[in-house]
Formats: sequence, structure tokens, C-alpha cells
Amino acid sequence: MLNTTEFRGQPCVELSLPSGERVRIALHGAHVLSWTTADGAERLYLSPDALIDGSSPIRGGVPVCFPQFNQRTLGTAKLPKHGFARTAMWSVGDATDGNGDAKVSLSLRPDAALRAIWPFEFTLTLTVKLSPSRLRVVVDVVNTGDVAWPFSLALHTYLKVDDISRSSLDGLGGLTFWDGVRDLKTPDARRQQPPGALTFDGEIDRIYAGASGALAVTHPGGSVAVTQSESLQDVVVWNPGEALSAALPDMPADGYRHMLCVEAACINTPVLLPAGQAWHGWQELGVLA
Ligand code: TA6
Repeated sequence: MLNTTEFRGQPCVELSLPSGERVRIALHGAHVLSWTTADGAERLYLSPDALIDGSSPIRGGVPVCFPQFNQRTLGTAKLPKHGFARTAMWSVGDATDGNGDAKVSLSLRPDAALRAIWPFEFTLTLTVKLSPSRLRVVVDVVNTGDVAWPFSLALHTYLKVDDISRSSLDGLGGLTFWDGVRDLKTPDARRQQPPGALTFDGEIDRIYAGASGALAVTHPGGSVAVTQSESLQDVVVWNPGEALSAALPDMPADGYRHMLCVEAACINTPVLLPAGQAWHGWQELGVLA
């Protein structure tokens, strides 16, 4: 079922299933704010101090980073960090309900303000599909103009964990990564992830290349599988740790304890999208226990 609603004064849409599953999406940023499973458990982290006023990025949920990741500028210095999609107002499109799942699409097209910072024609569509114990977030990008343009993209998913120090992430062993904490000044530096699960004891900010297969986040409250389309070859793992969490104005000092970003992204090799062509990507979260 689809409902229109508000969250902290911001327009939202909500999908729900008869089993009790629910997902809430703000039109500001097409931002998934909450995903609760049939047992009532919230699976995404949303900072209690997040600014949800339509003027700034929202700390938590699933921010959509497009057309650049962080400040990798792709030839234009005008774009804000993580692009403009997460702070733009999107329109609600088609919704369907049946066969045990429900989905809704939101879309974004450029207006004069967006053309002033990124002079390309596009349609960006985010489709959120809710199924029992699963949430799939799908992005479709269409170049509706007459020149090719490059983009990077990330679904910057904040998973909720009970305690980051008792959480682990499986599935990255053997992959190479750029370490944004230790190698900030050497963007070409690469390290290799040892076999076994990744655990957390401080700030982590890494871009893993060539991810394939399922990842699994395990914490005392359960386990969530994270999968993504082949078109999204990179995985970003981010937790600000204690000091940065305390410095972030929209996160409580202990906020870092309760979240882990596992982001499906294409960063290392941006997409060059020819005129008239389309690109498709997705990330899926599935409760394992
Ligand atoms: O995805 C990791 C990252 O790029 C980090 O470097 C950190 O800056 C994080 O995103 C959050 O960025 P934000 O602009 O939302 O504060």
C-alpha cells in the first residue's frame, strides 16, 4: 500500500505490506528514511539530530549521491559534495502493489538551478521495492540530452547496528581498497583486505574496488545481506568513529556506535553516458536473522 505522509514537516511517501513491513521515503532527495521489518525492527540508522528541513543533506537513511561522489569533481567545480540529488526535491511517479511486494518510483529532472551547476539533461529515477525481509533501491539514469556526460553515483546506505564495536562485515576479503583515513593525500594508494570479516575500532572510510557477491553485516541484533548490481562495482564502508561523530553537527556524539554505511557505488570508473542512453543499478538489503 502507498500512503502520502509527512515526517518532521517534510512530504514523504510510505509503502507498507500486510505483514507489517514499512519503508518511508522523503521527496527531498528521494531519501529512504526508514525501513522496518515485520518484527517492528528498524533496519536503517537515521540520526536523531539529522536536519530534515528541505535545505540540507539528511544524516542517515539512504542518501543518493549523484552525479559525483564526495568531491571527485568530474570536471566541474560547482557541484556540492556528493552531488545535488540528495538535496533536490523529487516527484513521485508510478506505484504498484501486489504479489506480496510494493514499489514506488520518484524522479528528478533538471531545473534552471541544477543546470547552472551541471549543464546536462537527464532523468534520474529511484525505485524502492519493499518485499518481505527485503528492500531493493534501484536507480535509473537516462541521458536525455545530445552530448555524453560522466557521472559517479552511490547509494550511501546507513545500516543500523546495535553496537559498532560488536559488528562485522563479511565479503570484502581479498579486495583492494583506497583508505580515505590513512591515504587521504595519496588517492592512487591501494591496500588489500585480508581474508575474514572486517571489524571496527575507529574511523573507517574506504572505497573497495570490484565487489561482487553478497556482503553480510552482523551485529548483536541480527544480520543483513547487502547485494548490488554489477554496474555498481565499488563498495564504500564508512563509520566516522568517536571524534568525527562528536564533530558532526547533525549526529550525536555516540551516533557512530549505532550505524555502519555500506554503500553501493561506481566511483573508481565513472560512467560515461552517451546521449540517449540509459544506465541501471541497484542495491538490495535482506534480513538474514
Ligand atoms: O561515503 C563516505 C563519505 O564520503 C565520507 O568521506 C564522509 O564524508 C561521508 O561520506 C559523509 O559525507 P556527508 O557529506 O554526508 O557528511
